[in-house]
Amino acid sequence: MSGSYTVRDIQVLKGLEAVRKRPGMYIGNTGRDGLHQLVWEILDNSVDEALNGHCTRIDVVMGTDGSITITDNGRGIPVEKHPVTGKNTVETIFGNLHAGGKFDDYAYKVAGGLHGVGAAVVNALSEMLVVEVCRNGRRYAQKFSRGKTKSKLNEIGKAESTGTMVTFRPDPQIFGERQFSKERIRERLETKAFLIAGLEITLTDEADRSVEHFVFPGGITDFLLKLCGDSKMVDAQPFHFRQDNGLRLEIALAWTESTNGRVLSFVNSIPTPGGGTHETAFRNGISRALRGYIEKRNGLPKGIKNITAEDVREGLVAVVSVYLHGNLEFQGQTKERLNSPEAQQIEPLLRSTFEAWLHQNPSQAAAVTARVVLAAQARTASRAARDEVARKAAMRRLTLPGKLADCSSPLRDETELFIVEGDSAGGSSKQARDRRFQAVLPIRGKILNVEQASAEKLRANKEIQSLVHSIGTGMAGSFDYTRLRYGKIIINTDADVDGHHIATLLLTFFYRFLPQLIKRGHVYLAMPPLYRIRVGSGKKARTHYVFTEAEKERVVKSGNGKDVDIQRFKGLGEMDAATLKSTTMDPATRSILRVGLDDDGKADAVFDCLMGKDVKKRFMFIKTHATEVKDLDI
Ligand code: 28F
Repeated sequence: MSGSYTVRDIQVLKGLEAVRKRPGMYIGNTGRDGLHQLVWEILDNSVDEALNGHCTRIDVVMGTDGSITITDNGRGIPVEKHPVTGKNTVETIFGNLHAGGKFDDYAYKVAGGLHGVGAAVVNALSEMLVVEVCRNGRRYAQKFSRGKTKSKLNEIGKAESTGTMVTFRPDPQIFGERQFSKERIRERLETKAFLIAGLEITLTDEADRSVEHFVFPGGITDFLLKLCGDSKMVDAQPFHFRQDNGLRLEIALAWTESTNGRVLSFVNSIPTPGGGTHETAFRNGISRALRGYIEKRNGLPKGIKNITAEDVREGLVAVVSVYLHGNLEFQGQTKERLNSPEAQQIEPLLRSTFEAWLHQNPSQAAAVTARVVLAAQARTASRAARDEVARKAAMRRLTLPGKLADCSSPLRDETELFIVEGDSAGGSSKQARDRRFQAVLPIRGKILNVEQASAEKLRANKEIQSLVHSIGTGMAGSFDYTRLRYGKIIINTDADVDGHHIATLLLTFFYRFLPQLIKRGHVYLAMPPLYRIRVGSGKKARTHYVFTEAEKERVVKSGNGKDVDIQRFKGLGEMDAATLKSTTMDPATRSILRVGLDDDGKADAVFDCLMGKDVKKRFMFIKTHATEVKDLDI
C-alpha cells in the first residue's frame, strides 16, 4: 500500500509543511488564542454535521495528557477512496490543505474562517492526532503525527451507530502554551448549543471527572433570556423569527428596561464580535419596521420629531444568527467583522416580518413602541437640557463686560480674577497672566465711596456693574453664590496712597454688598512691592522685593559696601510683565493675602477707620494690618 511516492504526495506534504512553518497565517497566532482555535476547527466540523441535520450530540473531553477528544454522532466521515486524491476520504480531509470546497458537499462550511481546511491545519500542528469513524457497521481508525500519516485507515471493530471521533494533542514544538481553558471551551460549547436548538453537547474534564451538559430546546430564545439576565423585559414575549429556505436566518430580540443593549451576531454559528453587514442590516430592518409601524398607528407624541437608531438600540437585546453559502468575507484586524454583501437581504426581510408581528401583536407592540418612544423622549429632554445650559452660558458670556480679559478654564475653583487699576496696569497684567486660569478686569479711577452710596446708586455705576457682572453672583438682595465665576478675587492696586485708597474702597464694597465672598474666603489682596533692590554685582547679585520703607532700609544696610541699585515702583503699570508676574501673579512666587472677617462688629469698626478722612492714617492702617495677616496664601 505504501509503495510509490507520487508528485501529489509531495505537494500534500509541502502544504502541511507550510502550515508548520507559518502557523500564524492559518490560526492567527501560537499563543492561547491559536491553541484554542485548534479546538474550534475540529468542533466546527461536528457542528456543520449538526447544522446539516445529521448529528444530535457532540461530546468534548479534556484529557489529562493535554489532549482533546471530540466525538459526534453524525454520519461519520466517508471511508471510500476519494475520486480526486485517490486516497481514503479521512486521509484526504486531514492530510490535504485544499480539501475545502472541492471535496466538500456541505451546505455550510467555514470552520472558524479556515474554509474547510481546519482539519488538515489541526493535524499539521498536533504531535498526535487520531481519527475514528463509525460507518457501514464498522469502526475505523487512522493515526497521524505533525501532518504525517502514521497508520493506514484500519478497520478496528464493529459499530452499531455512526459518527466521527477526533483526538489530538497540540505540538509542543509549535505552541508555547498548551493548557486549554475549560472556561473558554465551556462558553463556546454553550453558545453552539444555544444556536442549534436541541443539540446536546457535553464537556468532560478527565482531571476531575466532571461532566457538564448543554442542551437548549428553546435555542436562541433561551440564549436571549440568558442575555437579559436580571434586567426586566418590557414584554413577556420576545420576538422570534426563523427562516430555513432561501437565506437561512434566525433572530430573537426583546427590549429591557435597562439602558444598555446587547446584540450578539453569528455567521454559520461562528461569533462575529465586530458585527458587520448582517448586524447592520438587522439594526436597520428593526428601526425601519418600528418607524413604519408607529407612522401607520398613532404617530409620535408631541415634541418628538423622529425615532433614531440610538433610540431603538437602547435596551435592545438580540441574537442574530445567519447562515451563508460559499466563501465568507471578513474585515478588520482580527477578521471579526462580516463583510459579505449577501447579508444585506436581512434588512427588507426583517422590516416586513417585524412590522407584521407588531401589527398582529398589539399589546406587545404597545410595550415595544412605548420603550422606544421613552428613549426618544429621554434623548429629546437631555438635548433640551443641554441646549438650555449652553444658551445660558452664551448669554452670560454676552453680558460680560468688554474690558474683562476672561480665562479659559471651566473649573471655577482653580480660576482667579485680578482687579487692577487703570488701563496701563490692565495691559501689563494681561501680558503677565496665565490666560488659562487668570482673568483680568481693569477698573478706572476711583469708584464711588461705597460707604455712603445706596445699593441702587451703585448698581447704576459703570465700574461696579462690570465688577459685579465679571464676578457673576449679582449683589445685595439678588446675590447668588452658586453663580460665582472665580475661585479667587484678587485686588491688585499700586503700592501707593491712591492704590491703597482704591483697595480700601473695593474691600468696603465687598464687605457691604458681597459679604459672602469675604466670609467664604474668596477675596484676596495682592502685595505689589514698593522697591526692587539689587545688592551686589555680576553673578553674585541678589534681587530683593520689599514692601515698606523700613524693609528697604534694612536691605540697604545689609548690603553695606556692595553695589546697591534701588528701583521704586510708582505703579503696577511701571513694572515689566516678568516682575509683575513673579511678585503678584505667579502662584509659585507671589505673595497674596486672604481677606477674612473674625466677627462682624470688629470688621465694621475697621471699615469705619478705613473710610475716615485722614488718608495717612488709613494708609498706615492697611500697611500695619496687611503684614499682620496670618492667613498668607503663597
Ligand atoms: C470530531 C470531528 O469531523 N465530523 C464529520 C462528517 C460527515 C461527512 C463528511 C464529515 C464528503 C466528501 C468531503 C458523511 N456522509 N467531527 C467531524 N462528519 N465529513 S466531518 O463528509 C466530508 C466530505 O468529501 C459526510 C456523507 N456526506 C458527508
